[in-house]
Amino acid sequence: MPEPATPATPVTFPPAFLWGAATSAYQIEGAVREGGRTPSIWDTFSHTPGKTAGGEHGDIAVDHYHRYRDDVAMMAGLGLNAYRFSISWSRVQPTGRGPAVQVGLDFYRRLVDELLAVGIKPAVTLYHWDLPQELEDAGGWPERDTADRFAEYAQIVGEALGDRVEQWITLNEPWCSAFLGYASGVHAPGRTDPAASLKAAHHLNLAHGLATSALRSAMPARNSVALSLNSSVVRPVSQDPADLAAARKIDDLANGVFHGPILHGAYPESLFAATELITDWSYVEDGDLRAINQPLDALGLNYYTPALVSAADNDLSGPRADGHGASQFSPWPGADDVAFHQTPGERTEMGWSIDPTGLHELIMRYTREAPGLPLYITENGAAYDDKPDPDGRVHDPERISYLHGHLAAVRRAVSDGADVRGYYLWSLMDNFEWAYGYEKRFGAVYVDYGTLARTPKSSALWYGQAARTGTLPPVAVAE
Ligand code: IFM
Repeated sequence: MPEPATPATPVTFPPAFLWGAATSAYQIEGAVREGGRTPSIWDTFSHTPGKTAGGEHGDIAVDHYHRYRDDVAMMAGLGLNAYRFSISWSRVQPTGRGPAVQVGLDFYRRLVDELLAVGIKPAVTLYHWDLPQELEDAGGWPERDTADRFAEYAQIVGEALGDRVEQWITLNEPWCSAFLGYASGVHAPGRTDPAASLKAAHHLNLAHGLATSALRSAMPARNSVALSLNSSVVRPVSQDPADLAAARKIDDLANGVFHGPILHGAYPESLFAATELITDWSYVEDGDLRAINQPLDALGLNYYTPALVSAADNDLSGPRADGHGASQFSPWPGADDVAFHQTPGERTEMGWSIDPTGLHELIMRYTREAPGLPLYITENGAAYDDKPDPDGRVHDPERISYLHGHLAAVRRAVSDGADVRGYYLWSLMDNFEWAYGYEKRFGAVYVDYGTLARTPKSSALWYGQAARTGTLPPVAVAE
């Protein structure tokens, strides 16, 4: 349920709190053939008929590659003090191996300099799902060599930007890369092979560990290295042991598969048991877990909605309701005995239920599981069917209410002892929402896809006021 938004009780954040917005390269940059860039798996996938809504792709996206100066000025005008973006691997190392392309790195150097000049703190994500196609052709994430290639790429980017970027994120949402990319196939590269998806998950973990070491060797020690997980808040429909076991299984497949090795140096035994008919995990080699379990400086949490599950024999009637797109193949290997349910209450345009209590729960979980590790909410936001009024303004009160509820939940977690240091709204502006094409608008800034003109929605003005004052404005302030 949304947290009550009462103007009478101001919600104020610590002075050093980062108020950011987030984007990713393929979703906003466009310019896919400029500066020596070659195709990533998302170029290939989105140009394959039937893979994205309306056959849409990121060839132009919102043309941030050419408009980045205006976009940075827009963020500064709103009052944001942080910006999280990702690097296109294919721009920097087009084939995924070998020497760096300076033109590609120069784009990010200019972007970072522009941000720093207006007092916006950059946070770089090295991998937000856009693997160079040549690496997929060589086997992709199920192949061990991809992890080594990623470490090499991390070293290159760390050396190029480490002097001016303090905050680093290795991977964004490796769950999506592994399970939507290789199991359900609704994301690039579109494979539907459960065994390959678990192998991909392990090699993504290894890539994170090796890249963390590479970044540390390439950059000043003051820099912070983290990763962003879309850890699920998994709730059972009842306390029945079968439903509890279902929730436990999904928790292992959503969370334990990553935070087990990364934070604790081991995969959960229950994950091995759940997946024993699919894989024997023999690709986990001696030394891998040590390489993966690197000390981190922070952890990024991406949160949108909780998952409600039961043992499958409670309800096999409806379609899978896990909110991860339409596919006859499950993104949950070994969990055919689990059913996903629609959670009650209001929903966003993605069909995702709105529940800020899940964000509070997630933050408190990681506060307990990783004591002492600073947390950042590296993504949170909502898609709505925004349209300009006749006066050209875009009013999105639902998004303001969503942001208010979730930011209030973050503040409540801080009061409860969590060390949350910043929040990055997803997303700065409307952009390419992967398999959904451009039909889902997550932006605080509206983009007219005909002209590519940007118009801050009322939520952007509301959020900017929060950023400038450190206090959440009442929900009606920007209307
Ligand atoms: O747009 C995506 C983003 O790329 C990763 N996290 C979820 C967002 C909304 O679906």
